[in-house]
Amino acid sequence: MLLECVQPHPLCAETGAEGWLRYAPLDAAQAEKYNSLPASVVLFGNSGVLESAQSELIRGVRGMLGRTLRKEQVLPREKAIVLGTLDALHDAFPELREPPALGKDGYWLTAGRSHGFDCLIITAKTERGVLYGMFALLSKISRNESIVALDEVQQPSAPLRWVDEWDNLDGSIERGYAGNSIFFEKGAVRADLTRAGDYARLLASVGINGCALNNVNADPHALEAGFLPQLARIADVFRPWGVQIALSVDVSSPKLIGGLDTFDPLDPRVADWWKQKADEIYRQIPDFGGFVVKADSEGRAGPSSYGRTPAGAANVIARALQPHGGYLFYRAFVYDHHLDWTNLKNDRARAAYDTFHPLDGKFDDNVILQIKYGPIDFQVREPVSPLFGGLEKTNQAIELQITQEYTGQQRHLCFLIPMWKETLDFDLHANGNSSPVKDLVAGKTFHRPMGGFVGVANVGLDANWLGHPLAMANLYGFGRLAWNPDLSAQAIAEEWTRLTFGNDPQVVQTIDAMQLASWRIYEDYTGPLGAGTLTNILGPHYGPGVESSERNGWGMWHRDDHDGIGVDRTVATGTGFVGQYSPPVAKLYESVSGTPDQLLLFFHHVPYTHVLHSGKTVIQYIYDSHYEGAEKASNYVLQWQSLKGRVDDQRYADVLARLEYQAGHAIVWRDAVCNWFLRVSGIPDTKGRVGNYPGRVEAESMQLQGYVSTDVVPPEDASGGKAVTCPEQLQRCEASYQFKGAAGWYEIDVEYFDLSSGQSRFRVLVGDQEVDEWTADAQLPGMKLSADSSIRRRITGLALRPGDEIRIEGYPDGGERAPLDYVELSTPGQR
Ligand code: GCV
Repeated sequence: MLLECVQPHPLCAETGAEGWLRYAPLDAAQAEKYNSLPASVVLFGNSGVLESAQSELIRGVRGMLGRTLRKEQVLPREKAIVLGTLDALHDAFPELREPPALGKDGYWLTAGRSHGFDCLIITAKTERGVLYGMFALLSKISRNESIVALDEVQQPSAPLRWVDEWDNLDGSIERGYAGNSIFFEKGAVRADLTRAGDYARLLASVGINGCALNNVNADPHALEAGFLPQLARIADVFRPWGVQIALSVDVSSPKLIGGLDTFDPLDPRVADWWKQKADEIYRQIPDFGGFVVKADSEGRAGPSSYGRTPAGAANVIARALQPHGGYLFYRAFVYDHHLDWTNLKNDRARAAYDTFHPLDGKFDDNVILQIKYGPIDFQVREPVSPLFGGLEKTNQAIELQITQEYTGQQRHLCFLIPMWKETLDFDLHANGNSSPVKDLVAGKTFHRPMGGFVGVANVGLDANWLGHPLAMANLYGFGRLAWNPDLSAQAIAEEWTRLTFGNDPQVVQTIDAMQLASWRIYEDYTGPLGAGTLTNILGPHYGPGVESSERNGWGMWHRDDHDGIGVDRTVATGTGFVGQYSPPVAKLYESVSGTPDQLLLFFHHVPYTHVLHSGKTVIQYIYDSHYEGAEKASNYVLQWQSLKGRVDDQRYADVLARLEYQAGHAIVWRDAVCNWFLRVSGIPDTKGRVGNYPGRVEAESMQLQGYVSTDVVPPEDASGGKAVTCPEQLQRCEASYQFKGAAGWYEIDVEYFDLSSGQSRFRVLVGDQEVDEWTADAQLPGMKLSADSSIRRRITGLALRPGDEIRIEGYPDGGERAPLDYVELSTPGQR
């Protein structure tokens, strides 16, 4: 039974809507630490941001400690918590001296005395800093840290810490996996912006200070006069949390909606149009953050139409924003998606550096080049983009992807912080010295006035924001890294788990261990050794699709053939991409021996028999990593089950269902990739696993009534390359076979396809006894039989005897013809 509770508690159902701001009651022993917390709070100032700080503090303390802080207008004759900027506190606490390390947006938690009483002071140079300091204090209490004798100054690493949302005005979200937009529906801003306000609160709690609301594939209508008052409503709910809103814009807007016959950035009428538009926006949203631009990329219009450079396009818009203090984020994700794949010198990875490095110094000071972390596109493993090191006189920001487009779409667990840490810590030696990416993007290396972090978040209306309850760690971690990239992945995981699930050591250790291992595990059963993407890039970017990234213009190649795999990007014999790095880094990647195994296939084309640093051949590594990764993914289920009763039932069940699905889908990945490379290379797995599946019975080899054998394209997306489907005219089909093994207890996995075009029903019978039945109603991408839609049902605890008939009945629905792939039998504990 789920308890209905007013506040979070281990036994209460939780939706995840509170994210990491649950303020769950501490148990008596934990709460004791805060017995001496003052009973009053005094706010110096009265802005929306400061009022948020005060009310949030009261809310948090009430939730965690069960006490309601008294709001006082003036300093009381007792201990108090004091909130205010340094300027505002000056008269009451003249002894407070601004700490040298404190800058804009930073905060200071310290102690002071008033009327002879101790005060806990939360102060900053800015009101936003006070808000951040208040969240930091609540976080400490929530994680049960001591707050005695606090004297702590925290300063964010970079001034710009933004999220981008790829929300469309119709309410859909490009690469969003958790429901529709919290901002838009049916071409307008939603009437109810409660979730938008809640989101701004979550963002503020980790120091995020800007949010671009709409898809970078921008709909120009967002700029129309009638739309701006609607956007102003979103700004109104964001403002109390110190988060500026921004918009993605199409550079051809002057022509599309502005009535001009051109969008040439050098045409004075175009410059004037942008100026008028910016002025109009700022009249309604005075704290508007600025624009994001995607141009000359993936079919978007751009300055190349007029022979102009990205600098020309960026500056004309930036100049319109400049008088108002706005920023123009120009995305460096500019490439040709019609590359000639037969030309081995062509290389999409080169595009960003080739385009933008020559323009270094040509961008205005309020332009920020927004650069994806790797040179391709958010893959599970890429080297760091060399462009970070190629800009000395241009502001830059790193773009990270919180929404897991290529990393499991929030159906798979994949904690991305360890990957981002590797990127941020990577030393590009850009200045001939040490220049880690985190310093370059913060503007520290080349003393740039601006810079920072952008995370593509794509939260949706699902109660828990990102779909998978454990995926919120990526949003949290993004904010924490943008604030302090020196934090370790372990520290971030631990913070998030404590805030999200409480301080039970077993819960913390288990979830942290799962999170911290998850990126490598995902990489292992999907695309190891930097082999570009093996994901279905011509479909939903989800399941395996090895062929989809070859022989087309998208340029996400891995160049596998009978003899070898990998893209030669060396200067000596390849595409020359390696030459975009500074000499010490280029030297490393230019040689096979200097390149780390994890990136080998990104930089080099090698035979399958090439021996890695690890001592394995490439082909055997591909096989082994897929088997090991899939096995580790299935272990998540056991790890999570050890927490039953220690986390609330609702989130427990939600996570368990996703992990069970992931365990099955990891096998789909394993088999598809391993069989592909077995076929292409002709080299068998030394351990004999690939292509041999004891206990597996293909549906097409069963006795079929009604069902017909159907080819699956590409063949590696189904076991044996085939499935069975129930033809249009039938309402019921059957597949059966006789069990021939030894009598005993068994588990059966039924692998089937769940398409979005219907909800088939399945029944499984042993003899005449039904042992399971279900409806195929999972929300999976894909309209056709493919690895994207492949899913399994596990039936446990079956007593089977030789000669038993195992029968699966399929009842199709709509376009989904009850498709079946195989069944696989195993004894408990065998897998
Ligand atoms: C918004 C990838 C995604 C696109 C996305 C693009 C981008 O190609 O698949 O959906 O477009 O990146 O970052 O602009």
